Amino acid sequence: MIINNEHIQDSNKSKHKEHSEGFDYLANRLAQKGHDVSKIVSKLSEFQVAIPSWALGAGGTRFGRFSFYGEPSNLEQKIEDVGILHSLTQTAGAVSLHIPWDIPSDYKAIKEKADALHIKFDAVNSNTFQDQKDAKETYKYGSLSNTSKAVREQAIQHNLDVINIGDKLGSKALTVWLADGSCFPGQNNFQTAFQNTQDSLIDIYKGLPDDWKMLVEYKPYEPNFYSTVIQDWGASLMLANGCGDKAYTLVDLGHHLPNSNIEQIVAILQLKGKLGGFHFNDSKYGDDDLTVGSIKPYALFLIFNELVYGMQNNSQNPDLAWMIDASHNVKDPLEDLIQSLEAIQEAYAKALLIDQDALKAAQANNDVVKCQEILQGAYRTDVRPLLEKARLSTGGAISPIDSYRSLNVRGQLIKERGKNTIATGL
Ligand code: PSV
Ligand code: MN
Repeated sequence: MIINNEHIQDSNKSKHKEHSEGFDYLANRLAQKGHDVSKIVSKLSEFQVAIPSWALGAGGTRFGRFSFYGEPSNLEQKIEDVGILHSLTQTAGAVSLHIPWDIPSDYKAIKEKADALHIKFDAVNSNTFQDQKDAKETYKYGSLSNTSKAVREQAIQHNLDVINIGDKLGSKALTVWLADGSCFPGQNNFQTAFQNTQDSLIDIYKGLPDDWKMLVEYKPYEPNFYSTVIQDWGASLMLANGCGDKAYTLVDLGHHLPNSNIEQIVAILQLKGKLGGFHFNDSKYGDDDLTVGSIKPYALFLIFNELVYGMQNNSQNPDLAWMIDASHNVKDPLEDLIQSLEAIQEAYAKALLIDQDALKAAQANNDVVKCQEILQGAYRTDVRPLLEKARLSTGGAISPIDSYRSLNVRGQLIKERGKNTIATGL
């Protein structure tokens, strides 16, 4: 299903009046406070987040999976789904592929399809956490860190293949997330595993095109439950530094132990020019992969405060690869992604309202109360009319969820694809 401009205009009709009233009121209030509202709106329109191909179908847990029907079962259909999200929200202008789940059979056709829907190819993800059919070596005991040279070589070659596939599509980054680690004390030699990983990453790095980045993702536990080789941002940063200037740390919000101060991690990485990518999701306990902003919206806002500060002050840090990394068990995946995109934009808009000069002055005076007032003043502002305006000005829906439902998108997808469909991926 392709959503065209006419569909969106139709679904917007009943909402214009309420939107205009809300926007005019907010814009006036913000202008009185000295904000440049049209600049904020255009920043929101520019902000694009990649959709991971594996989030377009229902996820599941190790206890089971419940389908949503009409799921995309090939790469063409996945790109169509991202096109639907982008038409409605105007903020999902990229897709992040996972290899081997998404190897194109016809590169030209895939590129044409993505172009027509204004979708770019963002970072490509390698997969050495599962054994592939007919693979010679097994990753049961790790991949890039494995004690066996043959296994490490297979995993290195896979990453080089992924770069090659991404290159043909126009991607500019490789994301490496390793499941490598151990389940029991004594199973691994920590130093050997880390050194093997470093050496393997250097071999992959050598195959990186000049204008590419390598993004090294960390995670404290799961699927291994005693140790993970790249457990935290420190390990990731050491490995990235060991590879070179084109290697960066990637922060996934769900990959932290409870109560970690993620905003501080983000700030320091930007200061060092080493924050390369960012995966959005939300969680209550671990890597829960829940809808962005559904559990800890204030934490997300505080992270965006640091990201905005970094984007404005840290020219040593490159533009980030933004991606949603979520999984959906009880919601329609596309509705879940729309909610995530909206939560990201909301946190970004609120962070843009923070008066950075006033905050700096209050910090210099150690006026702790004032600092909190400034942050929470921005956080408490209902910025949704700004998001509506940003979408409207680029041809999107005033309310993407309402439009998605009134256009009966899921119903159409089921009609086209049937009920018995399973999206490849996690
Ligand atoms: C595993 O936790 C994970 O969510 C990583 O973040 C990767 O980005 C993703 O799966 C797919 O490989
Ligand atoms: Mn991730």
